[in-house]
Order: sequence, then C-alpha cells, then structure tokens
Amino acid sequence: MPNTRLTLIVDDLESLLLGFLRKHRITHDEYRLATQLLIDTVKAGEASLLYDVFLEAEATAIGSEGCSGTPEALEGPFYLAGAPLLAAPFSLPQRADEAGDPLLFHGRVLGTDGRPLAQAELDVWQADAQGVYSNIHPGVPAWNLRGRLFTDAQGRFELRSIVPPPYEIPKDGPTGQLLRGIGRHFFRPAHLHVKLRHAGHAELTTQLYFEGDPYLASDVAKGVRDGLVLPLEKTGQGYALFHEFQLAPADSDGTSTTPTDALQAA
Ligand code: MBD
Ligand code: FE
Repeated sequence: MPNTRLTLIVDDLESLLLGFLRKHRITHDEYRLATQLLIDTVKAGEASLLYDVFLEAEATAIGSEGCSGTPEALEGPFYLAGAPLLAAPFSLPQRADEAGDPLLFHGRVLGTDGRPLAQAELDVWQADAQGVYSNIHPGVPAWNLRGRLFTDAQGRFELRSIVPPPYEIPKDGPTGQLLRGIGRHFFRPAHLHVKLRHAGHAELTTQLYFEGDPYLASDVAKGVRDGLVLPLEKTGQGYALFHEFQLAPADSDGTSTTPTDALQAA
C-alpha cells in the first residue's frame, strides 16, 4: 500500500523540480552535472554535508515552531552515536597538549516547567582547534572531543573542554567546489553540538554559539538561532560558558507521530 505522506511530498517535489528545470531551461549537460555532483558527494563521504549545509537548518526551524524549551538546531554530518561515557569530574577526551583555550561549559538541564532534571544525558561533540572532528578527519585520536555525561541531582553539569574555532567546511570536495562556484564562503560560526536525553522528555539536538563570532550572521549552514548565542566569559584559566537547557515533555510537541515516523513506516 502506498504511503500517503510519501506520495504527497514526492509528487509535490517532482512537480516543483520539473517546473524548476523548465523555468531555468536546464540543459541535458547541466542535468548530468547535477547528478554527477550527487554521485561525487557520496564518493567523497559528503552526501550528508551537502544536504546539511543547504537544507538541514530549515527542517530544524520547522521542527521547533510552536515548541517550548531550548530551540532545536543542526545536527550536522558529524554526529556519532556511542561516544565515551565520561566519569566525574567531566572532561571531553583530549590530547595531553590539546590546542585551544580551556573552556568550562556548565549549566543545568530543566524541564519546560522549570524543574531541574537529574540524570539527564548530554552527548557533546565539537571540532578541535584545527577545526576538525575526530573519527571523521584522519590524524585525530578516536573520540577526541566527544563524550557523554549526566547531570547531578540538581540537574547541574560541568564539562571541561577547549573553545572551538569558527568551523570551515571541507573546501576541496564537491560541496566546497559548489560553494566556491556560487561565491559563498565556507565558514560556520564556532559551535558546540549537544544532544540531550531524559526519560519522559523529547530528545533535543541543538548547538551553542558564542557572542561576537564573526560568522553568526553569515553561517554557511544558516543554523544560528536566537537563544543559542551565548556570552563566553573570561576566567583565570580560560573561558566559561553557562547555559540552562529546557527540555519539552515527550508528548506535548507530537514527537510520537512526527512525519519522520510516517515516512519510516512506508
Ligand atoms: C558542521 O560541523 C556542522 O555542524 C554542520 C551543520 C554542517 C557542516 C559541518
Ligand atoms: Fe559542527
């Protein structure tokens, strides 16, 4: 039996794209360049990067509309499940001489009712000072700057890491060539990635950005959201970043019947 939603959106996408081909009088050579670009991104391991740079932010914005709590933001192409479970005092796995200014990332996890959530899981990943992610880019130790931790009985957490630099997406692959071809730069503002999980609450994927970052207004992936840009406070040892996350209850935003589920059921 055909899936109703799948049928609706694929029919609509097809007619949009056919109208687009006609509008721009796309030639067969241009059509082949486009299919080759998609093949090349797969070969280069950049399929998700291409889509995430151009499209993912819109899906997260749609997902956050009308929802209470911390806004959802880009997951990006570099999340990996199964990061090391850290023991207190929490510190992301890092090299003995990890480059970058020390960062103390601390805060609380609350429900949207303001009640602190004990034993909430934070799954954190970030780029290193060279702007690359472990387990993706060669030459970085496995799981470097990736880890999972839990809040204490008051919903608090403290995690030591380094301040990530603005992130430049790979510019020599097919995604970079396309961006160069349309005159865009390759930068995302510096960011920390966080997934938050707590029983009875909707899982949240978000990112935190730093006030004053030169790329906040021109993020190549259009991912910056109000409420996610935070002051980086100078301390004796480096910098501190404080944030209180708010997680929505599992059912209030319809998480059990998302379109994703509807498509997966196809
Ligand atoms: C990233 O690190 C990222 O977070 C996104 C959204 C896209 C490309 C690289
Ligand atoms: Fe990222």
